Amino acid sequence: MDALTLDAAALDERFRIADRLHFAVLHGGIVAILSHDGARAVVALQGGQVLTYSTPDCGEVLWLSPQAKLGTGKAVRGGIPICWPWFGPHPEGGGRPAHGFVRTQFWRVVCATAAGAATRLTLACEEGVDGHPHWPHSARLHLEIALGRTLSLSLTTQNTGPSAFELTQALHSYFRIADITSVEVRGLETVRFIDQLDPAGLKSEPGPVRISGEVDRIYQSLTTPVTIRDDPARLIEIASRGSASAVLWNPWIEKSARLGDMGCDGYRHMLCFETANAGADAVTLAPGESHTLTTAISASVQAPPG
Ligand code: TA6
Repeated sequence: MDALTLDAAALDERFRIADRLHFAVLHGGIVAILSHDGARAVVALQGGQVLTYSTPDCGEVLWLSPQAKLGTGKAVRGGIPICWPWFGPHPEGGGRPAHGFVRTQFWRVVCATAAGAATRLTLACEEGVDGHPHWPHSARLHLEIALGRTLSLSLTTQNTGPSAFELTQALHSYFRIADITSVEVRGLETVRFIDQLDPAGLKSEPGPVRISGEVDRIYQSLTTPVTIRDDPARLIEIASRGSASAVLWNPWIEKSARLGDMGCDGYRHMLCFETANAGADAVTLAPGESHTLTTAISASVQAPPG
């Protein structure tokens, strides 16, 4: 057996929960597979990244690149990448990777439970967080993933160093949709946003958001749930805690082609809505302080009218 298979078997030996949690090798890396009442989530230990999440009613809820491959040193596009300890390009540049550096780090399994209404897996990113060349601070970074009637992710940062630091971050969820031109996003009406494509001051829209081109927005002062309404009658609701900002992104045609890992027409079948601490919603942690960013995703099928 190769090393990956042996490592997955050792994790299975230690943390497996019959019918609820097991470990395997998938996409060239070790993954945890969580199950609960017909729902299923696959989590890569690389990056602590949820790759897929499916439910019996709605099928696959998340979009994943057809070229998804772990262990290449590059972040996998799709699922729910973790952007930490900065969101977007680093303000000082200097060759620092966009969206921080934990997406390609190995996350350790801390514990797993399957009591009551959810299967829970806690991971810790300890490889190279303290004193990282691009980040002169110390922190403990834990992710709890809970699969029940919803899928929730809670990312907790504790400042374990002697000085305060500012944190921007995102749970960068890629949602699978039937067709981008028939999607409607509700809950963002009149919420002000930074338009990354035209960052001249804050903008807002009065009605539901529909997508007809590249969109890249950081919504500010958002503290209520948002619903993605997809055809036919598929609803994805995203609620957050520890966050007052969110990102809406679709690369559309040209950027999708430039990215190179969106597959053919991938932009048509995905929409990112990211629970974040971004823009003016940055978090400052004093020594010893902690902050938790939570996103809770629920997918349902709307009953036909009448
Ligand atoms: O969240 C939106 C965004 O910042 C876009 O500007 C685009 O860069 C996207 O993230 C994907 O970033 P990535 O580094 O995963 O290619």
